[in-house]
Amino acid sequence: MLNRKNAALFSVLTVTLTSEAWAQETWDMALAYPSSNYHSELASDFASMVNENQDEINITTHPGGSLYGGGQIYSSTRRGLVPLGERFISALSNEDAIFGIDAIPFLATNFDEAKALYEASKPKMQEVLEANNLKLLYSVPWPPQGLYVNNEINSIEDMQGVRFRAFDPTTERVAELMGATPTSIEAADLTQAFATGVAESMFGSGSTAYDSKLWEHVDYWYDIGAWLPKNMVIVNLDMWNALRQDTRDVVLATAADIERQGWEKAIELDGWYKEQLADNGMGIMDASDQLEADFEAIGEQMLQDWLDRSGEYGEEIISTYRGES
Ligand code: PCA
Repeated sequence: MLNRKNAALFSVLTVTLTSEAWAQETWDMALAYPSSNYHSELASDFASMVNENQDEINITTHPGGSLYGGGQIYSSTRRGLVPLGERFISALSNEDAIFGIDAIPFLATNFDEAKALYEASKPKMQEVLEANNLKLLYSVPWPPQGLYVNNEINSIEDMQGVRFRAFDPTTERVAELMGATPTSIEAADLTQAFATGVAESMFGSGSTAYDSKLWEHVDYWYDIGAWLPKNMVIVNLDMWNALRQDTRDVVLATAADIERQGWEKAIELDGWYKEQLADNGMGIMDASDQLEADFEAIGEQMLQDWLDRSGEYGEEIISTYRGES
């Protein structure tokens, strides 16, 4: 039986539990890249800032594919198995053509162009995400993509039969067009793939190569600035809609702040990554005229493929991007 003193204590405990443990919901955030990568660091800053400024949710980040691997993050967030996730956008281009826009070779080759392409494509991307029960919170680019290879190359003919790590349908297609043999491998499995010879070449920025010490397996990086793909942070829309308005305001303001910081960070790190690759013995190479021309031809073909697939909205986005509308 509860006497009066115990009853009072019991109610104090209940109130404490209600306000601290029950009211605040833990929100997991699934990340595919290592905790030391700037994308994961930004996500961790995002979580801390959101946690500090409201009391409805408490975000916990799970980097390196520790909660869901890169390949599961989009569907898990869509289904509400996890409220928040970060996914490499162009890996989703088989879901919808819009997700392939920032991985068309040579369409946007520097940060300013990548930003303009992002702005031009964002409304359609938001629309497609909402139709999939998701909301876009922020998106941050990878530095420009180059080609990692073990031998010097003069034209794409030198890529014939090379075992090639693909990370999205675009890199798979480029590999096919080069005559290389693509294998789909997430960043978390990269070191293993190169160590065992499953892969011997890939596209990528200096970032992922730095994270996985690629210089231990690959000798050259052709700095061709082919495209700047992005990650996006998404939230399950039902869970988002169930939040209080003041909480949503905090999350949106934080997301905008992190997105701005993320673009600055990627720009700042671009040169730094290249230095790290060079300091660790990787040859940073310029493409020959032939190689450049070969890639431009691949880029044109892939833009045409994308326009055929996306139809009218694709034409509109490209002309907005090019400042023609
Ligand atoms: N790194 C990511 C995608 C683009 C990049 O530079 C990766 O290798 O998975």
